[in-house]
Amino acid sequence: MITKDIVIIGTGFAGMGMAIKLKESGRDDFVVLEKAHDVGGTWRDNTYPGCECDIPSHMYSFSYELNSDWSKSFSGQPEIWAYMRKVADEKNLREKIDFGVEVKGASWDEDANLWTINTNGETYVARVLVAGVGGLHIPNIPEAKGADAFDGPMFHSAAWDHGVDLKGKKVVVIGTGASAIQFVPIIASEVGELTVFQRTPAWVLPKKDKPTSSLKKTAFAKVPGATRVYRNALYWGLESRAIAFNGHLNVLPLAEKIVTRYLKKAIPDDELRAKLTPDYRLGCKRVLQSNTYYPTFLRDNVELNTEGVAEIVSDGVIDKNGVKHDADVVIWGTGFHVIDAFDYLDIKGREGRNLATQFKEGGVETYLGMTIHGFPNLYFMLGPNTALGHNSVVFMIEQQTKFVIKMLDEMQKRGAAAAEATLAAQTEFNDEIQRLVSKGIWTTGGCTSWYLDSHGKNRTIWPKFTFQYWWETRKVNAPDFIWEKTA
Ligand code: NA7
Repeated sequence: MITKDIVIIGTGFAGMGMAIKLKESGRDDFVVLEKAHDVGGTWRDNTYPGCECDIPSHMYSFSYELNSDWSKSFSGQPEIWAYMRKVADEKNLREKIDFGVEVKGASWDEDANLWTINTNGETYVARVLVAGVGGLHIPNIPEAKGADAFDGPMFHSAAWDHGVDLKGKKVVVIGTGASAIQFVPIIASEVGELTVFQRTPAWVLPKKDKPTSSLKKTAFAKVPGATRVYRNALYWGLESRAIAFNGHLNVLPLAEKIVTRYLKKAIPDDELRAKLTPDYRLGCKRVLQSNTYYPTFLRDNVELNTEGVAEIVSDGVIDKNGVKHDADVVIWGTGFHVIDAFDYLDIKGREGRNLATQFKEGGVETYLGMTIHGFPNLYFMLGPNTALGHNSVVFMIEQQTKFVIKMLDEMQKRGAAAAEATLAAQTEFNDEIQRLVSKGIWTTGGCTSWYLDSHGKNRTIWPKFTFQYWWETRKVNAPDFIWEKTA
């Protein structure tokens, strides 16, 4: 059994950011548990061809670890992962990480005011548990009739099998979300035949991506404050997108017109264009960006299928019209378990209450998207209703890591062994969130998405400006917590 004051789960931006802030605050009695053998989270795991961020890199990075050297506006996975590894090295984080340790579950000991954390190896005991597990890390592979019978390689975009040579092969891709629109254009030019199964067309904007000029790079490196000023400009530009998504729906027709015009220019064929045209409002699902996705469907070796998968057989995929599409390889671009991600972590709070069950029965309700009544001293990074469609989630993570430090300071000041959000504060927070999300485009836009739970409630997105989150987390509102005194 290993005893620490604080245990952090995961080494993505959230886990790393938390570790950095703990160190800065002078706290050293903590460990970070990481199931893999390197840092990076989703940016370590997603290595599919063309994997890159859809938020500009100067904003999708730590505000306290600016990088003047980003090679282009939206950096690719290798560059983002390299940045994270560099930060881990510079901040000496690796010595605080236990690699190869996968957390299976955690339970709160009410008498001792401690978390017991079960892993694939050692058991850890800690006063405070911070889960930086992220929302998009459990691959969703839908059940498909006959999938076991398929003879060739079959893999998910988040577990890309680089040992499979796609050159000249017949490939079927299922799913057309944020990942697929990045790898489909790349593999299309190397495979023999490509069939893309689309369930719902996405709104795809042109991507304003370009290499960083050497002049800009020099300015970022040499002119004091230049990188910061650029980042701030990006922040406010991205932030303005919240105006449309968060309820001012009258701004959307203009954006929809731009995309429709872009689609018309890219796909002159009426029938093909109709298949690629969404029948819901822009912003309802995550808005995608690509300059190469639509033109891919003009290639002779690429077919867009909108019939849906009926069955997978040993050498192909049969669609719902009974047409067989030969396949040597099947790739799932079908996203992640998001709303039900908590089912995969067995967390038990007061009176043995299971978190996933509480969320299922009472709704996914938290206080500030971070902490939950009945689960003292537990903090989620990027928890429910703190993900974003319009700006960088690293900004949200930074507010959350700072808030946890403030909570630890407050506990120290009060001599408290445990802090737990009151039910009243949690209810008030959620009522306000639900009042706002119900007006937002994600709920009213006429689509289903991973933002929504099975009751159509948005449990994922922060429905305000991100600076409002900064404001709401800038200090601890003590009456919102039950402070348990040390015995
Ligand atoms: P996404 O964006 O959630 O996309 C998943 C895609 O898979 C999407 O086109 C789905 O269609 C499709 N899908 C999911 N389940 C099925 C089934 N059962 N049958 C057919 N098609 C299905 O995941 P990504 O990995 O592309 O990106 C995830 C996030 O990573 C992204 O938003 C960024 O924030 C980073 P649907 O639209 O649901 O009809």
